[in-house]
Amino acid sequence: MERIYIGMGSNLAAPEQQLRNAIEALAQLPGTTVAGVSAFYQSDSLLPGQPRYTNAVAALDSCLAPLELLDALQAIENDQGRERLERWGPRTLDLDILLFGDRLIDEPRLQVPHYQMHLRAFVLYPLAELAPATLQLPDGRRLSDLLAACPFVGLERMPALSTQR
Ligand code: ROI
Repeated sequence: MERIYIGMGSNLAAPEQQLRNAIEALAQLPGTTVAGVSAFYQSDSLLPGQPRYTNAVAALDSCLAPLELLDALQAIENDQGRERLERWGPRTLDLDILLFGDRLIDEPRLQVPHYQMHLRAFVLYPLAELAPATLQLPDGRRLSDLLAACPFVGLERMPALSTQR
């Protein structure tokens, strides 16, 4: 059993409902429990000309292997109507493995920790709701230091109501 953090994002087709549906689907995965879900946050897209995103982070405890989990996440994305038309394009649902226990994974299909998580306020602030500030990435970087270097700018934390099922 390992603690895994999943970054979730949507900017199409009722983003909050997309995230709620994704949480339900994560809870159905074999050998997996959802240990926590952050508040939902809204922010502008990092790329101009796209709708605003809603993002959140979920903590999982799972016995799945990393590539098994990746397959399962991609199946959930596809079930929720994800169309892969362009890289970085708007999407109904994006599920990223941010951290997987204290593993460093560098495979063609999967790099963990997620290579840009340290730059993204919409990942770090929801993650900080679930993980201790003393959390260390496998390379020794501390969550508290990543937060200190990534200002809470352009993020709008949504009322807790939006996370209720
Ligand atoms: N911008 C925000 N705010 N949230 C995202 O999840 C997100 N995902 C992306 C790009 C297009 C880079 N911008 C984003 O893939």
